[in-house]
Amino acid sequence: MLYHLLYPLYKYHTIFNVFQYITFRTIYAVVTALLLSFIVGPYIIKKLSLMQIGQVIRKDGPQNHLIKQGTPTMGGIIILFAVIVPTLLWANLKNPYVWLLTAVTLGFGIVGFIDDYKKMAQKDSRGLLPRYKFLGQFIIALGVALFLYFTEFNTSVTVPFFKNATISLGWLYIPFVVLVIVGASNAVNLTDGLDGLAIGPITIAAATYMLFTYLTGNIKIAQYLQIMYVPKAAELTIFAGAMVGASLGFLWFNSYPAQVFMGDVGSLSLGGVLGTLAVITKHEMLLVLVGGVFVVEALSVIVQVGSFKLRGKRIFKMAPIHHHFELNGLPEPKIIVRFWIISIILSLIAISTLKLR
Ligand code: 57M
Repeated sequence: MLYHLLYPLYKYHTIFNVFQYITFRTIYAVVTALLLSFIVGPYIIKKLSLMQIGQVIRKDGPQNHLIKQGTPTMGGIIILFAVIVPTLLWANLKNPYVWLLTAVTLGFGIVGFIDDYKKMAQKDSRGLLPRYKFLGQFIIALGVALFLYFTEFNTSVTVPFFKNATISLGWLYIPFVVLVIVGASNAVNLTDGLDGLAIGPITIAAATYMLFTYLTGNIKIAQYLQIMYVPKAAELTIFAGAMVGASLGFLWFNSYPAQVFMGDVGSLSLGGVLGTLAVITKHEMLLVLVGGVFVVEALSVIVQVGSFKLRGKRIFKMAPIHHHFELNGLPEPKIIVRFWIISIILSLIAISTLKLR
């Protein structure tokens, strides 16, 4: 909105020229998102507490979690608000990807909200039946895939570390996109089990994709780096910037000891958005590295369940893997900060692939 209102004023004063620059608008999207989280955060947390939208803690988990009983959940509402409002303020609203990402944020947010609401209303930690949750995620991801496919989006997938190596998927691109988006959404959801454990790596991943959106959307830089150029993708830098600001803002409240949990409204949505950003920037495979922490968490569950079904034995004391470390006696803040450190290293390696090819 600000872009549309203020940029045309450059005819009257050159200062308004600054609104055309994506870098300028991204910085202010970050700042706006951060400030909005600080402004609405305490109000929403208070409302959630008053409405008794508190977490129901499972009794069979690590016992140190029982003191978290009653911590308000659904704090993801703060994140969604702080992502969408700055995006609408600072982005070019004629860009179709801006609306696609906004729809993905809201779509996954609604699925997560229904899940959280059911948990709260029934005072049960199970919430929405997994098959309905999956159906919701599937429909939204399919919508993204079909939109891209029928708007003649490039259906080749780039392979990290290899110059000019692309795999042309044709119609198989549709299930591929669904897999990336639904997989990312669920992996982030599984990770969200300790204070700040998910939002830290999300902030780092969003910052990494903020860089990728800028580079892939700029024809000169894309040619120079020999990465795939995606027309109109650069405007998503503003969206990714808003996500960085909103995530940092949420971390303010979710850092140990958490005043609020994001709930599925936050985790499903942020994961889905990350998957969509990876798809649009043509850095889909690199998400495995950028979101390495989420991948390891999801794999730990797959391996644990597989081993228990096949051999009747567990590999970890408890999956996802953060519970294993907790049960081994590592203090919660230590696990969280170590996961952040790993996330930073993985993102740096992912960024290095721009040159390592
Ligand atoms: C998300 N939700 C947290 C909070 C958050 C298949 C199986 C591995 C599924 C998995 C599962 O249910 N995952 C879904 C995990 C929950 O957090 C809420 O959920 C939202 C995210 N969806 O925003 O609202 C609890 O996590 C803790 N928490 C924090 N700080 C935060 O900032 O401390 C969350 C956010 C909160 C709070 O305690 O209540 C969760 O863990 O439930 N299931 C599991 O993770 C369970 N694992 C398990 O059963 N493992 C088995 C098999 C199936 C692999 C095994 O190893 O044998 C464990 N989860 C819990 N207790 N809570 C088991 C014991």
